[in-house]
Amino acid sequence: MTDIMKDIIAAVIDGEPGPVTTAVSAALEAGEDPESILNDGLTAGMTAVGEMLDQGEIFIPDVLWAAEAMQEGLAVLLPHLAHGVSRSAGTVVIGTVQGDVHDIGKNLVGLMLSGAGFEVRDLGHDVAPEAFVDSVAHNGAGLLGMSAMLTTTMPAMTRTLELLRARGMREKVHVLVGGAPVTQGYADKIGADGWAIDATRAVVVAKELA
Ligand code: B12
Repeated sequence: MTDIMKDIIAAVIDGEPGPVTTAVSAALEAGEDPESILNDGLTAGMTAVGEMLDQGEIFIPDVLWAAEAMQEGLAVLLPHLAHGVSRSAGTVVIGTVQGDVHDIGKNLVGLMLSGAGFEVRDLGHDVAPEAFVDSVAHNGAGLLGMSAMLTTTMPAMTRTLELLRARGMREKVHVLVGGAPVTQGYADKIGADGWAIDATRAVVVAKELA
């Protein structure tokens, strides 16, 4: 790993927005690949933060600072990830499921989809099944993306799929699911159309489904 990626990781862990944006800018200037800055820098930093939380080395407020710092870095990176794309891939409704406030990964997926030309309607976090389904109907969305980061909130995906069926809308929209505890096996089990492990692959799967 290059020193520049180490700087980004360290800055995310420190949770100060300034150093993260400086480190991301420096990486771009040094010609690092934007996707590598995302995966090997910013996301790796957030993964390290998660591990430190697990070990009891840091606490929830530290995680929130790190999350904010990461989002600042993302803002600098986004124009480079989204470069030169035409906007015609269709409409996606995206959100984090009911009872779940984790939105960093979901935001990343939304940003990447937007960069890939999708019209993204981001409903935020703690989104009730009714709100997902209403938004799909209202926007005529061809794709619904749901994120869950807690094992306890994953069943909200099933409830949303059931509501789509109950309203006769299941055949009209492709459903893409993701989030750290969500697997391809789980996606298959609940009858989703697609799953992706990260934001880069979410774009690939979304394009296949669109
Ligand atoms: C940041 C964080 C928080 C922040 C969230 C801030 C925010 N604005 O999001 C705060 C501090 C608020 C928080 C709170 C809690 N958290 Co928390 N949190 C994390 C942490 C450290 C990082 C998550 C993250 O942002 N990762 C970085 C992003 C980029 O990765 P990602 O989210 O996985 O997203 C990628 C993929 O999953 C995928 N993806 C994500 N969504 C989607 C959607 C689609 C459609 C697709 C295709 C792909 C996709 O692409 C993304 C980008 O590459 C994780 C630990 C970890 N290592 O995951 C714990 C973690 C998720 N939290 C956990 C817990 C337990 C909690 C709390 C219950 C703690 C508590 N006791 O209060 C609360 C829950 C509150 C609630 N009701 O939701 C547990 C969950 C355990 C479990 N399996 O159920 C974890 C795993 C920590 C742990 N090891 O215990 N948390």
